Amino acid sequence: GSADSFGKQVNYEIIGIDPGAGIMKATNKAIEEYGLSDWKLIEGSGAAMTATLAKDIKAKKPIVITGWTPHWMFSKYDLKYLDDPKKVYGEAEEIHTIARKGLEQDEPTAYAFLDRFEWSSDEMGEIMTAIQDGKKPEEAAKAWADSHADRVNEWIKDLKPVNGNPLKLSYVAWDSEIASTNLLQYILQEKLGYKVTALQVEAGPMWTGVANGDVDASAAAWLPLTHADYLAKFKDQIDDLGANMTGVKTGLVVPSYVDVKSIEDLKK
Ligand code: PBE
Repeated sequence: GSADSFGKQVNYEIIGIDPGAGIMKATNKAIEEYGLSDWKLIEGSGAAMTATLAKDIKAKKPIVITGWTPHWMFSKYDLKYLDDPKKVYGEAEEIHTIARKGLEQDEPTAYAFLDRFEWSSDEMGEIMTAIQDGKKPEEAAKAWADSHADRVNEWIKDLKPVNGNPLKLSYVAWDSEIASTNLLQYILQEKLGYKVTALQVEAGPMWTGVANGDVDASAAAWLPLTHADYLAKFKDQIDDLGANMTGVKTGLVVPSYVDVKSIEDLKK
């Protein structure tokens, strides 16, 4: 009943995503640092997490998930981050583009474009929302590029298109990265002449692929905190092209109707 603690109401479960995601590592650390020994982090996927969120919100049930911004769920539902006074989820997080060593020499056009590519969370949100509303990711990316020709032209200005050179991108099926990777694929293919393969993999293989040169680039590296372990392992084997987006965030997220404010409150 409603007299039960929040933890009891949600069965002491935090609804997580794929085990390779940095947010899962951060959440295990939060469980430790905030002394939440009763709590379990449930593994799944981004899609399973949003499906559970949708179901529980419809039923007005309490729920706590691993969440991040940019994400369409914040425009679709009334949600809030739990305060994180210990800063387990970091502070000024960014999304970086990483490339394999040698891409700059081998494919200067793709490299220059990837190096310039930087956009805002609102811009990414437009593609994410279109996909969430039922558009195919590649169609949503095309529609965005076509209606933001000024932005696309800044990124590709004076670059010399190639003639069907193959290019491989890697990404994880997180909604934010589905949006960015489809946009990169569209521009590299339709504006710069590449034949692009976008490999959907787990976070570990996403980094490993770029580090061992099987993959040319990824626009899905969340730093400095979320993928810190991957960066520490591979930093000498990759080329970090810097942020493609700043001001991103991860944390524990609940519906606004839930009467919990801070991760510390989960202990009660
Ligand atoms: N995320 C979305 C990823 C990065 C992008 C926050 C779920 C993670 O590794 O946690």
